[in-house]
Amino acid sequence: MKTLLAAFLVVSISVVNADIDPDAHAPIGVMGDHYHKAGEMMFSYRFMYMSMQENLDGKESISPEKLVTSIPNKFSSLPMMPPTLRVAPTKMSMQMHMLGIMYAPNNRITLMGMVNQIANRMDHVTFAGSMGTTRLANFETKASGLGDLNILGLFKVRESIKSRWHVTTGLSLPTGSIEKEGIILTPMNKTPMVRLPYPMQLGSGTFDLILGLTHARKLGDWGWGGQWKSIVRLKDNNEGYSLGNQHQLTGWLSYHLNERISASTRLSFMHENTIEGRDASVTAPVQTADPDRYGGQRLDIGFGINAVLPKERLRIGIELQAPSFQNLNGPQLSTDWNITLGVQFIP
Ligand SMILES: [Cu+2]
Repeated sequence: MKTLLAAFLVVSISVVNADIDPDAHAPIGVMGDHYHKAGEMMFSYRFMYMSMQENLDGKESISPEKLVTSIPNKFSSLPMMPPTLRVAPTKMSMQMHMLGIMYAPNNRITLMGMVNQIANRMDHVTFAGSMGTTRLANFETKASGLGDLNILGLFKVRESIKSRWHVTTGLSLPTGSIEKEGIILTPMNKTPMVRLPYPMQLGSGTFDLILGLTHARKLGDWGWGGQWKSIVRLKDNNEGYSLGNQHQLTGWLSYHLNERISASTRLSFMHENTIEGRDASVTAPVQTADPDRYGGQRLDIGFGINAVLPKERLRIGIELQAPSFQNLNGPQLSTDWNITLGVQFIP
């Protein structure tokens, strides 16, 4: 990571051009933060990695042992089901490759399309039998493939030399699978292939409405801005559920280190609702199979660097975020940190 950052700084500092503005874009982790001039097109690639570990119930940490002896199993009334949870997730990672294209047919509207390739991985520990704290073994599940496709319109509301406002509206199309399967380890030491729980799936399965409002300002070497973004699920998916709606509010502050590079800091607040309905194929004595153990609130703090290469054709950004507060509808794995690296290119 350090070498990557150093290499990136060297590349960025070695080119000189006065007529550029690294602050013209928000930190790279913010999507749809800017619009384009009529006829302009932009391609982008982002890589995002998120690490999760440690279960939280509300704001409190909960150990796997406590989790499998104290948290009721939603499916306890079904045959062969234990009264409490018996499998505890211990770690999860999510890796995303995101490809984006932006095109402005005129000065008022910028169209944007974005598609992801996702790879999810979750580690678990299974406890033996229907009670007690004897660890049976660990197991891992994986799911990867195409995520949901986003089609957005960014509408300029107001623009001056120092400030701009735009509204975002669009749809997320259910191109990501919600039927991924994997082999699990049960408390009875069996290894069936089952439908994986909700956080391992690659899409929402629903058409989702995306709404947002973005504002950005400049003053000398400083830039700042904010964005509100909501994702609203329009109805239940084919499996009989819908993921929780998401509402996100973020604000950033950036400072020019030189004419090509700016450093930024960002606060991001996210509220997500629980899952409504449920997938009848997802039943297991694990928290991730329970639609009520989803969502909550999280406040992230981020640090980033944006750099512009000659003629403003190429931009590079990196941003690291970590939560300073989490209150989860738990028990749920908590976010540890995430990183976004991105390249944006205007041909
Ligand atoms: Cu763009």
